[in-house]
Amino acid sequence: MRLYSENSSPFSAPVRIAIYAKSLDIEIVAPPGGLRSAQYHAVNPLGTIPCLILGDGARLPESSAIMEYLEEKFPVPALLPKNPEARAQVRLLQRIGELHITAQTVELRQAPPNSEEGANRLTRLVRGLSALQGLLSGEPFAAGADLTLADCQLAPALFRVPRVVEPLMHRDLIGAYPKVARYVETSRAHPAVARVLEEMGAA
Ligand SMILES: N[C@@H](CCC(=O)N[C@@H](CS)C(=O)NCC(=O)O)C(=O)O
Repeated sequence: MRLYSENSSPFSAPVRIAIYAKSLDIEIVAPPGGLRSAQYHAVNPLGTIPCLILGDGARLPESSAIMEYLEEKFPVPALLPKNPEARAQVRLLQRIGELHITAQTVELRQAPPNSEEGANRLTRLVRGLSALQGLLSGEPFAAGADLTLADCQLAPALFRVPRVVEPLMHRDLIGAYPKVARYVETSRAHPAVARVLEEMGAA
């Protein structure tokens, strides 16, 4: 299998954490010809990364779909707990990371300075962080003592927050949420998380 990914891509980072945590033999490469090239669009008509090429050549874009597939195909070590309520909690945390944090930082970075669009994105980001403050387990990982898909999503999402927000408003937004700030430190103790945050930082 092959994953098209870039180290700077916040939507690709969660997939790489899952791959590293499961020690999967998946080739990780940049999109051929570049992300916006016709060559890559022939591979993935959505034109986005990440995109996983399966063993039979099928193309699977969309980070959440890829992570669900990897979890089902390679269930050990598990990145989802066993019981339905605990699984729902992991998926909720995952969605907050994807939709309320990563997507908002991506849009915030692109919004014109002091625009209504930027203010709306910031509001949604603050709501996401505030929800997280109430939902985090208080243990080293988002949903408990073990790494889950929630951490794959949240650790890179939170890594970006100060890098996007501080240049705009000179404010330590994460520091306003002590449980979130503690989680940022405890989650990066996992080698797969540390590796991807390092890749993102270098990019
Ligand atoms: N919902 C998609 C979002 C993927 C996405 O937007 N990736 C960015 C890079 S981080 C991208 O490919 N942008 C290129 C474009 O939209 O033209 C996912 O979760 O995989």
